[in-house]
Amino acid sequence: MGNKYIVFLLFAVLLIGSGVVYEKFYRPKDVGAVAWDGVTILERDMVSLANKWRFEPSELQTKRGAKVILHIYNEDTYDHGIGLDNFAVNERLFPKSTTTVTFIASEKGEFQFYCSVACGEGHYDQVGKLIVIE
Ligand SMILES: [Cu+2]
Repeated sequence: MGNKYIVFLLFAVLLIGSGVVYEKFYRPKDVGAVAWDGVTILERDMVSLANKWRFEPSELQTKRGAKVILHIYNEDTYDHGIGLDNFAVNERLFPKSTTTVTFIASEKGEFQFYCSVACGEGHYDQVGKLIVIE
């Protein structure tokens, strides 16, 4: 066995070992697995209304573990975005087109989604709410 294989082996052991240590001692216990429950799907068409700086619908509700699929049409002639920090969502919504956003609602609670692209006077008002129940 050559020297480089021993180095590779040591590296592999170190890598796996640090993963185990992280999982056992550092990963917060209340962080749920980011996994689909295999059953629940929330699929919705959504619109960013022309010159209104508003998402329609602006409130969504689903169960924890649901796969959420949003088809968002931007009616404006300029870009918007959708950001939802807790579920690592941040997509640009191009004008006059539909953008599909998919994520797993892995946490219970109420979460704000918002326009994530500076788009004009109503930018900071363009928010909505995702409610995730148990
Ligand atoms: Cu905006």
